[in-house]
Amino acid sequence: WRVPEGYSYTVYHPMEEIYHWMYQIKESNSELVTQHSLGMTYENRSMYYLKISQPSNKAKKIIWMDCGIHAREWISPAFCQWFVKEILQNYKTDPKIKSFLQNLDVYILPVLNIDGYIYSWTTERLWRKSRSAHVNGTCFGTDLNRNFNGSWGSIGASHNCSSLTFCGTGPESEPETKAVARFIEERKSDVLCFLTIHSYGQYILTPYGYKTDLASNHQDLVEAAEKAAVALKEKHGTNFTVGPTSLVLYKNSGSSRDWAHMIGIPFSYTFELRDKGAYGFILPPDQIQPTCEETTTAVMTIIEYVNQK
Ligand code: ING
Ligand code: ZN
Repeated sequence: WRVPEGYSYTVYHPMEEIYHWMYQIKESNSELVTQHSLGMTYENRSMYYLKISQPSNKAKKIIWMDCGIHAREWISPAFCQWFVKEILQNYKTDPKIKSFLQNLDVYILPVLNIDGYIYSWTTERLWRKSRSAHVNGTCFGTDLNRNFNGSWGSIGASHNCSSLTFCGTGPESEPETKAVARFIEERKSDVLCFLTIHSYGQYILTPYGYKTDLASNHQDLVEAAEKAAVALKEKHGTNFTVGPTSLVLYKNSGSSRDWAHMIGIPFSYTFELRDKGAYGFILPPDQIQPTCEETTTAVMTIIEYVNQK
């Protein structure tokens, strides 16, 4: 394996560097990694994802992971990059990674909300939403995690475009949402696990957010997440809370996690990484490494669980 010379995984990177990182990762690991575009953002940028796949003639299931759906949650894209690095670094020697790559392909979208991420670097550090213009250009941005077609616009979302949780003008009104939804829908019978990475709060959240009813496979969902939380804590002692969003936090609609489960993807989770509010979205760079280490352990635990199911 080779990673881009001198690329640091313990600092936050602006979007151009992440684009460059993706290019270099796939160039130097072509036996395992390919890069593809999912579509274009509102401001016309390519939404690239990496496919990690070991050549084989066996039909494989899919693990999906997106980061950076919310612009200001910088630890999330940092984690997606770390996770790719970990797989590339270890897949030849780590028997667990070796074995799941025989059954599973891993698709990673390091930054879903690219326009928003760039805006959080250039203009407003705490920007959350996308950058689409509304009401004659008087207000900007849709909360992409309220824009999916799962009980869209019903609860815990706003129809006012100046709100932080503006759900858009309709389900999948935003190109970023539509790109992810089309991609997953086309492959939905093969997608075993849908992971979407946020910060902050230290939670592993299961469906549903829009209602308090339990998911049909609630027990399995929670069992996998509890195992992940135990493994996570063993790393640096960090406590994570597990459970349905609507019960452990509050209700919200139009999230990608609910939508994914509603279209039939059995294992669907939202991760809320460190911390619990001391630094919040502005997590200091010296916490990137421990946060990514513990989250890698948690995600690997979930992947192993779903692989054995
Ligand atoms: N949290 C997610 C959000 O979209 C969530 C997930 C939903 C948490 C509802 C709690 C309740 O709001 C963040 N941090 O973005
Ligand atoms: Zn978020």
